[in-house]
Amino acid sequence: MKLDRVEIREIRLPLVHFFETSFGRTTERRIVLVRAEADGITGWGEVTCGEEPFYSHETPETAWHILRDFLVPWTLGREFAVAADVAPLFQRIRGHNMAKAALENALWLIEAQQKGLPLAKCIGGTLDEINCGVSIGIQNTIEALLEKIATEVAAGYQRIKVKVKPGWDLNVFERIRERFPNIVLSCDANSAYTLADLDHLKQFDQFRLLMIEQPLHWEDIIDHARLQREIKTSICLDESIHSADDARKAIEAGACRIINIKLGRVGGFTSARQVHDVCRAHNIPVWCGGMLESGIGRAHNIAMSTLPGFTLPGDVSASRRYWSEDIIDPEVTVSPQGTIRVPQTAGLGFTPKLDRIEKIAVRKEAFGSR
Ligand code: OSB
Ligand code: MG
Repeated sequence: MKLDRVEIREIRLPLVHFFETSFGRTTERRIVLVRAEADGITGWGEVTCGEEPFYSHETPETAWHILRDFLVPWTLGREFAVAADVAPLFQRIRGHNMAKAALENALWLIEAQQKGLPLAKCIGGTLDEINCGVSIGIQNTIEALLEKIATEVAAGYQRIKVKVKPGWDLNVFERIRERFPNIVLSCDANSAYTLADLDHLKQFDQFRLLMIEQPLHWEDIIDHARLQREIKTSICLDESIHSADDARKAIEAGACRIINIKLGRVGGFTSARQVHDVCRAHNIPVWCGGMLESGIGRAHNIAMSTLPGFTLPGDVSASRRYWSEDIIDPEVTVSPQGTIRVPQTAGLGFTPKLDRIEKIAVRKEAFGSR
């Protein structure tokens, strides 16, 4: 494929309900989209960073800069046999994985269409249905959280994950287990604790949690290994894992028993497959994390979740939980059994709504020929 043209746009998408984590509350997403053209075929990618550098160092502004000044100039006008060939080129840039993933994943979509394959098949996926959970943010009251859980359980979701932080944890689990003794329940701390909280974290064990996600520092592996030796609940790493090498080290150190893979955080499909393979070789189950993606990133997540090691329900859920109107047609829907059927048509299996995207775009830059 010869990359002839790249367009980057930033869109604004208000969430139907605010999303709050231990690092802050989001009400409206700013999403950078990449549209790439090669040999007359179009592929889309999404930068999955947050608005502020709180989950990771990346923001829409840094992604725009890295794409415009490095990734696009390095690839435009060049011929690549397959999408994975850009990954070694991009490795020269340290970090900025979400910017890299947006362009690389757009090229994977072009490759899938050239091969006449659904994106999931193109990346080596084997499942034709994926299992879905939900991630529920911190609410204004525990009652409001319990109502949200009731709604999602009734909708069929297979696993409920709640965001926690000091002051919104044991008290919340107690009320959840009182009302929903048997649901599959996880929690995500987004680095809200330290080893000084060890005795407190030990008390999480009584609530039969499937896992606790990233309790400690966002770059840490060593302290998580220490914590995992001290608690019964399985630790799942999110923020600390950016590559297959990170995954290998975390597993060798005993820092976690589960890993969450986010396409953006690890830098795109090529790296995601490598993380998946390392975990599979060590019998570490993986699942697909979410970053409040628009339909484009969501469709990529569906494809990734079809790799055989994705044995736990992910955070990939229905479009309507986030948006009054998504930017793809059809929107992502979830069955009453809490599953998403994987598209079987070539490419993404969802059509980006260019008119709507143009309407909500606040800036756009194009590179290369028309
Ligand atoms: O840690 O998984 C996380 C959203 C923003 C930043 C970090 C995280 C999340 C989620 C949302 O949990 C998952 C979703 O997209 O629904
Ligand atoms: Mg997380």
